[in-house]
Amino acid sequence: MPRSLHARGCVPLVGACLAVLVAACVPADEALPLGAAQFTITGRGSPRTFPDDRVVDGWSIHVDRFVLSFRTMTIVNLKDSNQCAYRGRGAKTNVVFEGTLGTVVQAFNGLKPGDCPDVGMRLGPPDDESVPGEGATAADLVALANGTPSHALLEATAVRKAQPPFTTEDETMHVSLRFDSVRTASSFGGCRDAIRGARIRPGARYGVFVAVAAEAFFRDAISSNAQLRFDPFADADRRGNDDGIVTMDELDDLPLFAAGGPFYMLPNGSRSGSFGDYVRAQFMFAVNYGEGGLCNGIVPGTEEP
Ligand SMILES: [Ca+2]
Repeated sequence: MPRSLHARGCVPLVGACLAVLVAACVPADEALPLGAAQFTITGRGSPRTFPDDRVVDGWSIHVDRFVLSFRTMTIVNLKDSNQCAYRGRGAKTNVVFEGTLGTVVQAFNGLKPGDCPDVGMRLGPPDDESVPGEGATAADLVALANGTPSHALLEATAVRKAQPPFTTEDETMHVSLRFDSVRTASSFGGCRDAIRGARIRPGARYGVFVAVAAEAFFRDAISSNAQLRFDPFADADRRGNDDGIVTMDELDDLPLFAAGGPFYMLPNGSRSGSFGDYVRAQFMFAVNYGEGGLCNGIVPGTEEP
């Protein structure tokens, strides 16, 4: 319909036109058109096999499993408590899932249109309400809950091709890391990409992927552009029980200054502590948000309730 005709038709009937528009996009029992936000949480923040041009020390690294113990997303506007006042939390779903295969979806419906700039995510050890989700088993819940409670398990395989005459056989190693929640960031805040948090529009759903990137643990600096290396992991096992399986205990026994490379240091610039401390610190920088964005890991023990 030509714009002029449409406009003429509506002028005497403004009330009727508005009524039709509103009826089309608002639930019958709501006075205002509300919006929604939906977060899809995964462990696919990086390729399962890291690109060869990123891994600079000759290893091929493949993520076999990345089990995450999810607690909740939070979506609020800290400056305006009415803005995102949909209870502030997603469905109560404590789910342990295998993030390379599965997802957890958290939907917030009935949100007032406007900005919800303060979006965060919490992982945490399984509790009485946690259930196994996609790709996870009851054994995963037990593995996370036993000992020092943990919120993530990583299993990976690294292969270094034979390099005759120096080595004549491929070398294969396995990684089995457990991230305990006392020493590893489990709360993430300030999620943003081009937009800070979520922007709720009337009658629309704001969808975002939140993806934990296992790649972060292999970075050789605290930077999302860092190169990836496996040699310190292989070293840690050789110094440990040399059984071809790299564990967090073995990373904790490797001093950070012995990890090699010029850029291995903790976020505060220190090279004291262990390589395990460094790998755990990378969890703070592992959560991707939306299109090229990040959520910031909160230092363990400093989270607000
Ligand atoms: Ca070992």
